[in-house]
Amino acid sequence: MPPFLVHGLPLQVNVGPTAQARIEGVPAVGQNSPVTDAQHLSVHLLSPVIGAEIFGLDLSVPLEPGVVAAVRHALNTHHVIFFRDQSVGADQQAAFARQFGEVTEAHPVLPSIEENREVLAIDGKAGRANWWHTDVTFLDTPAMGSILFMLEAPEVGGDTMWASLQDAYEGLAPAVRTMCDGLIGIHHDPWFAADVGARGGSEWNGTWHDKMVPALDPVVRTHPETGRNGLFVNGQFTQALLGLSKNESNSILDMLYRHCVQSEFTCRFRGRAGSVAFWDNRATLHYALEDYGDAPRFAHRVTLRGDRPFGPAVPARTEG
Ligand SMILES: O=C(O)CCC(=O)C(=O)O
Repeated sequence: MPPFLVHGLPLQVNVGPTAQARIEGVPAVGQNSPVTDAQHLSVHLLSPVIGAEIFGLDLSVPLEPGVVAAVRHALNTHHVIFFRDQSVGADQQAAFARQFGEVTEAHPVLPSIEENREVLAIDGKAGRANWWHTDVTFLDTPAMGSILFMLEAPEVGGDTMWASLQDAYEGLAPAVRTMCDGLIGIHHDPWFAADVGARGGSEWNGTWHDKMVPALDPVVRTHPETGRNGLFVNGQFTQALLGLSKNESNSILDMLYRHCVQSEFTCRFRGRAGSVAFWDNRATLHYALEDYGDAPRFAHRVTLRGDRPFGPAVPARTEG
């Protein structure tokens, strides 16, 4: 297979001597080894189940279709992927995202940055997301993916963690998995809903919504690209389980939340200025650590439009 070309030039592999040696055939230890998805595209795993760093790409310029396919494959396999030493303006970040799908408004409720209505500022001075969540699950069509470009990061602290909801699902006892297969979650954010109500509505996916109503999603979501099942609940937005008593609902959700964030299902990334994290909201939770005091931490986030979640309890819906 010929090497991938970016603007007609062979893709450069930018890996350290250790990783390079492994790529050239030195046996890897366990599963935590770099794999080469495609010639000259180096993918280095952060943990056996979730997270991989990709070396050798410049995200400020369009990628060859084969490279886009390889990056998408890495995302579907590792659930969150990372790039370092990037330099992308707001428009370039949105253009990078557009290669993987439709880019949404910055957020259904929060304002975008001034220069680009598709970009959300993530500013440690304004708020900190130190809770496990999946983006925008309070809407019928939650974001498929999010892309965070770090502009300023603390010297130490301010890492982000992700958890694999597919591995969490597979780690449940078969009887519990079967129970979850039949459950439906109610996702809602009462604060965002109140905000939208007070403003008389909000636009998302190009459609005006007068008010924000709870979204009903299967507790087990089938990934539309890989067919792999995963849990789809998060402590931030999943309020209850449909048709269950409060006691039943709270007990099951608490058990699932604890289960999902076991260390073995997680990875942790130390973002630096120039780092990009690209995560699959259909298969992950994430948590931004609140351990950096007054140090500045600032990033731009772009999100990709998602489809309506489906799974064993909710068949795929044909739109229209
Ligand atoms: O700041 C981060 O690392 C993640 C922010 C976050 O939780 C989000 O964008 O949903």
